[in-house]
Amino acid sequence: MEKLIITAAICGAEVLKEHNPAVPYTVEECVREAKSAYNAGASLIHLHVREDDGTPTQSKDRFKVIIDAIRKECPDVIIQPSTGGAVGMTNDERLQPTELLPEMATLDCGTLNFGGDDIFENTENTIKYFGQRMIERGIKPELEVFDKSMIDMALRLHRKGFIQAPMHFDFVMGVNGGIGGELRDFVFLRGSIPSDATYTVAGIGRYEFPLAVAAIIDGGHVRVGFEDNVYLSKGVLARSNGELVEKVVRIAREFGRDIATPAEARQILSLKPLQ
Ligand code: KMH
Ligand code: ZN
Repeated sequence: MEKLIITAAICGAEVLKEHNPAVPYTVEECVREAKSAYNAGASLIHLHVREDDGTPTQSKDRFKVIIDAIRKECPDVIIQPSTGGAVGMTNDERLQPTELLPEMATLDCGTLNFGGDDIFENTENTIKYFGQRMIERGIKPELEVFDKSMIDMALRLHRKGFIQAPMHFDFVMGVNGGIGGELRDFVFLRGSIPSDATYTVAGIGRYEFPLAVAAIIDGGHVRVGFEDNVYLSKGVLARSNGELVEKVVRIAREFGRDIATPAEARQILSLKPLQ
């Protein structure tokens, strides 16, 4: 079986220090959290950035400062900026970090309810626009799918030339408004992607570790981190993103699944080797 790529979604745009005091906002806090995840075995950092007060931003300058600072401590890690940003941001605002030409970035494949009155909007034209930009800039998209219909959308836009193969999906499961996080939901998504595609599972809240187990057994990849879940186990807050990654590493070892280094993750994801 392929080695396991562990992604750490260290920060997100919605989770706050009120949920877990270790949620990073400042440059130093982002570096601390990325380093803890990298040292524990994460080969990929999914990155949102905040102002020092916690306000989400897609500022290219803020991304650059934080990416450069993470790079110093985690020289070979894959850094994948979010183009989802936070609910309500404009498309061009969201696309700013792609100007830094990262190896990867997220590409959200549909619109969904995002709690209360919030709608995370990704129209078909938005997805085409983001897909086209990423092709032009040589960025591999991680296709964020919150429901089965979003896989269908990604496959259709692939046929129309807006997304290139081999595709890499992230099944984000258990968001209120998206698909649930039960095993039957996972089996449905997993069976709906092409055979040459790779996938990661990001289970939200209590779904994080059960779905990690499913992906580990199935040969898929795993995302954990404060963006998705702040608990190490029921009622116990994780002290760092690294603790969440360590738990995945322990589970993977129990099932005989080796952990991918960043170089191995690049190979699995068909990214260029680091120069
Ligand atoms: N913060 C959500 C609205 C992504 O990173 O591409 C969008 C999100 C997805 O987190
Ligand atoms: Zn995200």
